[in-house]
Amino acid sequence: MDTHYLDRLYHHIERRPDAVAFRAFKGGEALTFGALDERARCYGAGLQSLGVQRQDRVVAILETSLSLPVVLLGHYALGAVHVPVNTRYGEVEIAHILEDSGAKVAVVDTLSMLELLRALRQKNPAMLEHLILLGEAETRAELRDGEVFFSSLLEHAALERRVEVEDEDLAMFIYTSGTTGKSKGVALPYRAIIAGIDSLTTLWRWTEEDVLVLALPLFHVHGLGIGVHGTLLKGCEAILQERFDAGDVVTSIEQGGTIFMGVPTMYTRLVRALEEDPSAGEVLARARLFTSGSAALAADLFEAFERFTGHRILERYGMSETMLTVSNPYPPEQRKPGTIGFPISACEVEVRDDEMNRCEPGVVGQIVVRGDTVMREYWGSPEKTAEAFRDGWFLTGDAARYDEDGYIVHVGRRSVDILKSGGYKISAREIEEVISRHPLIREVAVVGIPDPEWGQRIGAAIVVDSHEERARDASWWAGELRAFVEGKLADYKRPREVLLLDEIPRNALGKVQKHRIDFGG
Ligand code: MLC
Ligand code: AMP
Repeated sequence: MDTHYLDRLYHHIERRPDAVAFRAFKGGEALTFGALDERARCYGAGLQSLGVQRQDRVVAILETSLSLPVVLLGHYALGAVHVPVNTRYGEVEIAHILEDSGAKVAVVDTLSMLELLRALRQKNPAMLEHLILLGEAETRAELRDGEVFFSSLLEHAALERRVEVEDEDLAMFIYTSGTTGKSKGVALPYRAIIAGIDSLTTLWRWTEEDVLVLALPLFHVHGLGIGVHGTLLKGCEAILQERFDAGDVVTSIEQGGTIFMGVPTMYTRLVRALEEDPSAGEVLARARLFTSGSAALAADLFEAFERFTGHRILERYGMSETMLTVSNPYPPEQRKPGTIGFPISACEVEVRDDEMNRCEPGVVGQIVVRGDTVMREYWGSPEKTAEAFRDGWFLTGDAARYDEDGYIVHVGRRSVDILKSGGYKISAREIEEVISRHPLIREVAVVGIPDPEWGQRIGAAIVVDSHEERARDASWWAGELRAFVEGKLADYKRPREVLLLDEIPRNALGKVQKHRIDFGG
């Protein structure tokens, strides 16, 4: 093995310790590359004292703050696996991830998540050996058995050197929804993350001069993968915004931000803000680069944004399992709306038919990926891993075609059971499994309803048991389902519309035909 991928991540830490790496939008507090590394090594030493070793999994359920990159690099310093978890998840999702990852330790920063983890540990005392309390969880809660404050771990003497790791060692698990009810842990080695993000940010010409405006959540490959790792690899500064707000993005760009990355829902909101105040377009025009991904960017949204700001949004495509693999070219005039562009240099990407032949232009096939950016495995699931590959290619499940100029056009998901709303991936099966536990619901089918702001809205078609319950209307059931899934699943998975049916449409073999379920828009 000729490279140590992880060393690339420490290039700026070692050479430019006094440069700012991350800055909090609120309050303006800054963390230099040097201070970040120092704190991460202290935290790593603290974790070591708790018994965490190389390749042990540590679950991180963290809102955006300057502590988040410290936690990530602390895990890397120890060779432990960072398992980021969506902070909006509820009991069902969290319990599965804790169990499946076999994590010994979790770090948590809100009181509500702390309460949830405590309740889960009470039910199953074998779950997690230690809980680390950070942020609000640290300032507002009292320690119980098996719990420790983050700040006390930072008091340890810093690890003198990082624990040695191999390129194939696992850096992160990202839990992702599949066509079955339970999420799968995408096991990503250092090789995949660093090869993928380095190549992408080089293509996008990120440099030490750049200031990234980072308002994406930091637990997926978009915000955490590109945003945090790109900042470290290219030595730029990232302004961390706790949540996306169009006005805050404009403010950060006014203060010198040069790059913004968003999901299409964020661009819808930015365009709405520009319609209200077109003068903000002059501010946004000062930035260098706007990128979009995680869901399809509509061509009219691309055009509206260009009209207000002069910027042609650079759309790219990716997936937790493969990192980012396809991107429009950097030169603005070569960015083509409605396409995701060309394969990046770190991997091979093709559109292939079911016989694995490369598709001719215009013919719809599946995106397949091979090379350094691809995950090692689905954690603990050799069968699912084997099913996901064919002839050495990872099968993405995304339908696409080449256009006449060779640009790849994303057409949609091959499975109707995988949904995207606001850029979050959602398993219809997972929601169905939870709703079907409702005592009055006989059958349920969850579908994605096309939506101009969210990409898809969640709809639930239900068949209810008694005549009395059926008499209640769909809006009553929408409220009932909202209450029923609350706390169990992330809020964005809640059905927004409910349809009462006599039966769920099925074909002669009994298979549910979701395309026949019509929410009327
Ligand atoms: C929230 N609302 C929704 C909804 N989510 N309505 C319909 N569908 C949904 N999915 C409602 C809320 O209930 C609320 O209404 C109102 O909309 C505002 O909700 P919110 O929760 O305040 O929205 P907000 O927090 O602003 O979230 C929008 C967002 C967020 C776009 C900022 O969704 C987001 O951060 N998305 C990014 C996801 C991401 O990072 N994906 C990357 C995955 S990696 P009410 O009535 O309840 O008040 C990947 C690979 C790759 O995909 O290629 O990048
Ligand atoms: P995730 O599993 O959360 O990483 O989401 C990956 C999925 O997001 C891909 O399989 C695609 O379906 C979708 N996706 C990512 N980028 C794009 C894009 N530019 N256009 C359309 N879909 C996208």
